[in-house]
Amino acid sequence: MDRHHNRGQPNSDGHQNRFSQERSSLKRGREHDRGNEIHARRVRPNESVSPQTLRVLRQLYDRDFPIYKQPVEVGFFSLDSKRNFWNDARLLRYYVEPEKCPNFNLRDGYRDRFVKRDDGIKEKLDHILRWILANSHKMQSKDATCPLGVDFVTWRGHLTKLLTTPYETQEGWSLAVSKLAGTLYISEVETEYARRNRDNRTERHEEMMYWGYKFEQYTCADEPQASPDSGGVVNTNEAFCTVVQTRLAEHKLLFSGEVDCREANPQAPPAPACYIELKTSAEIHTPKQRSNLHRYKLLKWWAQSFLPGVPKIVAGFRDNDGLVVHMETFKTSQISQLIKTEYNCWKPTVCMNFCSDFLSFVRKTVTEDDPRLVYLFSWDPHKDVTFTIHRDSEYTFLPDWFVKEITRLRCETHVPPRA
Ligand code: 0WD
Ligand code: CA
Repeated sequence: MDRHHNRGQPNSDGHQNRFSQERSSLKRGREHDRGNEIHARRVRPNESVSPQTLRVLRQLYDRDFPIYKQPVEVGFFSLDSKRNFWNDARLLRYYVEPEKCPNFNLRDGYRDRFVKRDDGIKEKLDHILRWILANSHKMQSKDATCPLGVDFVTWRGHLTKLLTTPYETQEGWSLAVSKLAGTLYISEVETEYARRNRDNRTERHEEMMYWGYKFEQYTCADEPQASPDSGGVVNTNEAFCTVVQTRLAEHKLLFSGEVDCREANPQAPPAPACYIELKTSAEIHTPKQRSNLHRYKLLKWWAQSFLPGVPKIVAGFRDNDGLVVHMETFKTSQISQLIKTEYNCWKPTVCMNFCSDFLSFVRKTVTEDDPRLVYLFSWDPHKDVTFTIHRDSEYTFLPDWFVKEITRLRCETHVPPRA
């Protein structure tokens, strides 16, 4: 069952908060300074103040599925082999269906035909911001207080992390949020844990990360009628990204996500319905292994593709030597049915309601419209979501070139009062 909605129809203890900088400049009535920390004032019954934390227990989010409007592609962009931005689809690739047991060797080219993107360079939201400036004419709303007409701008990958949070037991996250011209921007900050993992990857792990990209090369062509070129170089700087707009409950979202390829048939439905997500996974021999795929991997795969409305996930199952021995296609809309036989399994509604409630929490918290102010929301498994506030810090992520342009737009969007 597809849970996208069309046209809106169905389908505590502030003591933990440490505001690290510029505490006294924050005119937040409910806090008062005590030495180095701002402590939340004790709340009287019935007093309405913004909560300081958000709880993450699954049972709190197990209610009716929220409205999630069918995502609409409002644009796309490409990142070339040098990570340059292009406001077009030059890096979109076309799917070429392999045979059922293709025997692709995913190890081929790892040593001699692989250019790896430098994942130490943090691009934050820059590419999306470039897209927004290049396409602002398409987005402008009449509301001078919110010229972009959306509540949130972020990467799809950040939303995927939010969706899977109620079921995540290993990795926490940190999300930086700033408000500019009425829109909230969410940009991930690498956690210490993630940074240590990145610095301590084994050679085997490094190689296995290549396998996913090599699989893309075996199954994608540069032109609709062409064949894949498995002899070419794999360059992970290259990307094609879709930009979609949708609404989750009362939150208007604009986000971008990398798309692996599209159906080669020109008669395929328009984007994002023609897009295909490619995955690799370890071969399955036992019921336990299948159950693990359903419980853990399919949650991530579903969340990632459901968000932008990508209907199809093509998986290559590989052995331990990196040979693809079996292909399987998953329809995104059928994954929730497929997993229902698993005992105590994840539920899409819990994922979506948590995300919606997190966005509401962010909206209540981030009230100051100031791009130099960053509210850093952090979460660790088995804990609540907490936040800290930082002014002109290492966390500031909206670049001056973007702030200047948006501020100019805001003035242009001024609607003259009616006579
Ligand atoms: O610096 C970072 N940690 C991030 C970089 C975090 C999130 C995104 N990005 C970049 C990606 O390189 C990509 O250009 O943003 C763009 C896409 O973002 P997304 O679509 O929101 O990210 P996500 O859904 O997490 O990943 C989509 C694909 C991945 O496919 P698989 O099948 O593995 O989920 O984008 C690629 C990868 O192909 N990707 C990356 N490639 C290189 N380095 C990275 C990365 N750190 N993260 C995602
Ligand atoms: Ca992929």
